[in-house]
Amino acid sequence: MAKTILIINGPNLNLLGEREPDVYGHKTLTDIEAECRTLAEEHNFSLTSKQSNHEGELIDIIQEARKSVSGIVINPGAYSHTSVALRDAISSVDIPVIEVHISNIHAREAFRHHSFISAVVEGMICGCGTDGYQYATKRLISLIG
Ligand code: CA2
Repeated sequence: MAKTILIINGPNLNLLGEREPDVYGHKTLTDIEAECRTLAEEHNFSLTSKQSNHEGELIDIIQEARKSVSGIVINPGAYSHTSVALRDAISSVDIPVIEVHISNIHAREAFRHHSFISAVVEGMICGCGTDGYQYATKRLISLIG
């Protein structure tokens, strides 16, 4: 059976492609998922995608993923800068996790410069626009392929 990669998106990322295209680009989550799925399937992986605006639900998704997926790409959105609970959930899974930020969080407001998540992930990509999701998917394929 094909190994599965899971893409998780946090709060407000359901609005991608609808607002603030200057910061977050023109692609929707559906577009991003389709691009990453094509890449994954070319390497005989399957790919699923989930989005939630709720911290506890994101934690449930991560805990559930432990049993069924081989790697996670996550954009935790603003919870990156606030959530110790999300960090604890990520550090409790023993599959590789790659953090993605569409924008360069270090070139933005000071409160975005620190991510609680970055210290507990395999790698972090930021400031590459929505292409970052494909780079992260590619990295997971190398790590778990
Ligand atoms: O750059 C990123 O990917 C962020 O994770 C996006 C978060 C932000 O809080 C982080 O600091 C950096 C915000 C996501 C909001 O997404 C929107 C998308 C379209 C329109 C409005 C918001």
